[in-house]
Amino acid sequence: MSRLLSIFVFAFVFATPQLRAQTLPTGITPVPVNLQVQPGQFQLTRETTIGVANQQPEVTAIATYLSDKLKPATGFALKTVTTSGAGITLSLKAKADPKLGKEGYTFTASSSAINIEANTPNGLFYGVQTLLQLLPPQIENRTPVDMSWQIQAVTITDYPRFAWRGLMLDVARHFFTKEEVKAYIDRMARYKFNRFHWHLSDDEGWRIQINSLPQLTNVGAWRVPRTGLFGTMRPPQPGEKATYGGFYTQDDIREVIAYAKARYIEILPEIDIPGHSMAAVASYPQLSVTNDTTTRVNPGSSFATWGNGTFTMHVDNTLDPTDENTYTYLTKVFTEVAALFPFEYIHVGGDECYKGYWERDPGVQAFMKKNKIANGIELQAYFMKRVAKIVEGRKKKMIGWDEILEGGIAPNAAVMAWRGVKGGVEASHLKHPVVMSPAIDWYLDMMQGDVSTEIPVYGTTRLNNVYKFNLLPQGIDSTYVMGGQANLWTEQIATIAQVQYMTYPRALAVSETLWSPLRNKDWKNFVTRVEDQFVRLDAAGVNYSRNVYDPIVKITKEGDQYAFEINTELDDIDVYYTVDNAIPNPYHPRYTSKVVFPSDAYRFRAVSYRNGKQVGNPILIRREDLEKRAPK
Ligand code: TNX
Repeated sequence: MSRLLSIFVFAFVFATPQLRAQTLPTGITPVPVNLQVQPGQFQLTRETTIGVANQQPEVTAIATYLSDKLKPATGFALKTVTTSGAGITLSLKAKADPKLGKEGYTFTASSSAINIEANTPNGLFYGVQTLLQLLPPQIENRTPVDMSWQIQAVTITDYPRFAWRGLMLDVARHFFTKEEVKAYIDRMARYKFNRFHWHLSDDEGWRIQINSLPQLTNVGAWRVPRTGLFGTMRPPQPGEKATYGGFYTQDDIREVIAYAKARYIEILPEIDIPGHSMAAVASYPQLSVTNDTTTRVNPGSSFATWGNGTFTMHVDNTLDPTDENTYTYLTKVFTEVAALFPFEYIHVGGDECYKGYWERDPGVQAFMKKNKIANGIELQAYFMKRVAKIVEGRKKKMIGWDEILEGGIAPNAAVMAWRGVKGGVEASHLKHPVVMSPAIDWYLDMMQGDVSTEIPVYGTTRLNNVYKFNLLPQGIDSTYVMGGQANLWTEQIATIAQVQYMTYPRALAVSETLWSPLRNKDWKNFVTRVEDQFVRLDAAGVNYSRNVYDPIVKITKEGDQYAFEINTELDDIDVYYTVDNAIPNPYHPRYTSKVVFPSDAYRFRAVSYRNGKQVGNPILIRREDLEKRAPK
């Protein structure tokens, strides 16, 4: 694809005397199935009209959406017309084109007109996103820019590879307002995502109003305020007020759903049970086997000891699976959730449920004996199957994290694979629908660069790792893979600025993997388009990470001597370094091969340059970091 594209660009540039045309963008992200550059440009003016050939309300709404998106930067208030001969025409195909499916579109721009056609409004909406990306990056400006608005003549045929293209946002560990969530969803639409997974409950907060259970938000939505490193902060002090948090009223939720719907994004709500339920237990202590009335919503203090893939909880954050009152409670919750959210799936969590409190409780032991349940894993499977009945009784399908496979999965449940891809492979063979979202490859809470530049967490997933991830590993039955999503957990993320930083540019790699045909994927070409998106994100006022430019430092140790090996994600980067405490720049050594750290050296520093300009983040490694970072 990229080679084809460059041939066309090449042919075009030499066929026209107009230099300006060379600078018009044609790099769409995610990269379309087929894009051909044609001679000529379309000129957008204040007189351009948007024609809706079919007068369906959805199509008219998309025309209005487009006009609204064009207005801030151009200052134009483009009119929607129903007559033929408009500048930009949106039309549903009279006869469905099977190749385009439910979400594809065709797009043609010539010097006189732009035509977007699709089988469905969804397809037209994606054609409109393509149109926005074909305009110069200044189109993302929030105030008028005085310039000429041209679009390169092109013909595009485009449709997605996967039906499920999602991002997950955890609003439980930190709370993000309804307006922030809407802005996040709006940006997702730019990159043709169609699923927003809303993680609404966890140990650190309960975020959705449930009318029949007011304590969930009176108590569960609030915790004591803390700023610091999650997992290390002071627990609630006696008498301390829980002032940090918030929740969405049911009206807020309906508003966000409608907003997402207008962007062709379905919202998957998650209520995480039976573990991860400390906020619910703080609200209603009788939900747990321990009935511990001192349980508080966790503010980021330590509550577990993590071992080799296992963990021990010091606080009981699980629901009692043996108590009928638990199921009465869950019926209330899921009845209201199902009534609010139109999407066919409800996510019920199921992950990281500590079984120690269950296993030590005599009542639970008696229940297990009576029901021939051998262990905690089987007890959770019993619980999840009962939850499936509640969810299905509300005419919804259940989806859960891959732990729901353990001890036997509920008959119709879908699986979200997160502990690598193996849960996805297994579920596909059991003929259960799968969404891929493996932690190591796709988690957006992972660091994007060197630990010295990032909020420290347990792993690193750079842009190229995200881009490389193969959604269909060997041995999977791909007919059951609905698609994938990247999850942003927010233990360490307190602000929407940092949410944006962790999401972009990695979400672009996710979107391209989910939308574009494999044969069109090309890392180098992708990076040029990421850089185009950086300009757009700047104009839009969206924060993003520049870690893709950074030196990748590997520490080695031979005998007592430490050394540094440096790589980069991009080819055209020069790395300058120092071992003498100076700030590195092109007056200092340029990295060419392994650097030995002199035995008295205090600090190693490295920084990237491209075309003589500093790019990315400076890396700093102190002597005291070495032992921790060198391979053992
Ligand atoms: C595991 S992924 C979790 C989350 C954490 C995340 C941090 C999953 C189903 N559970 O509760 O936030 O790791 O990366």
